[in-house]
Amino acid sequence: MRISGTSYTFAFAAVLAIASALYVGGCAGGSPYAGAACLLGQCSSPVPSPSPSPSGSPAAVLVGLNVNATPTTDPTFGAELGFLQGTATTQSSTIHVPVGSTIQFVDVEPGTAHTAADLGKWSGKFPANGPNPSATMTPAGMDISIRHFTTGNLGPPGGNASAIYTADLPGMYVFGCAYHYGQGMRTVVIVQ
Ligand SMILES: [Cu+2]
Repeated sequence: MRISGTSYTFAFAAVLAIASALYVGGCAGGSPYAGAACLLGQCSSPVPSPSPSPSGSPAAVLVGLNVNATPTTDPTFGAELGFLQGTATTQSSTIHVPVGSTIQFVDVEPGTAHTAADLGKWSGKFPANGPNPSATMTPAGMDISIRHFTTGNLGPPGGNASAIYTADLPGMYVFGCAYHYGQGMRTVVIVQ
């Protein structure tokens, strides 16, 4: 009797250990109530929080476009040209955008047209081919993370400033100018 009783105790302990492992592995750091849901296969990602209120939103980000700007070599991305962090500089750079910002692209090179167009997420190098110059302009209020984002033509024959867009999805996005990609007009937009 003593032996079988010990076996029963061990078996019960093993069941507890397995249940405990499932709980921890399924939902580490979750609420006490999440464990049961995890065991039922209903463990889900947190629901995204709504956009911050206007009073707490990051400032609008302006990105200047000028193919004659000073080129730069980003330690991570390599040669970049023509995209400026702000409109009061002629220094090309990687573009940093706080999550939740609005962003607007401004052609700061009188007489020369540009576009700012998405070429997908950073894959370790800039793609061989630039943006499609015939791509349809992304409507105002959309997010720059959407696939095939483009400001459309900025500068002649139209206005210099793009519509205002949002930057709500963290990531690294490769941007280029459809007219000057061959000259190296490109950057990486980092939303974080
Ligand atoms: Cu251009």
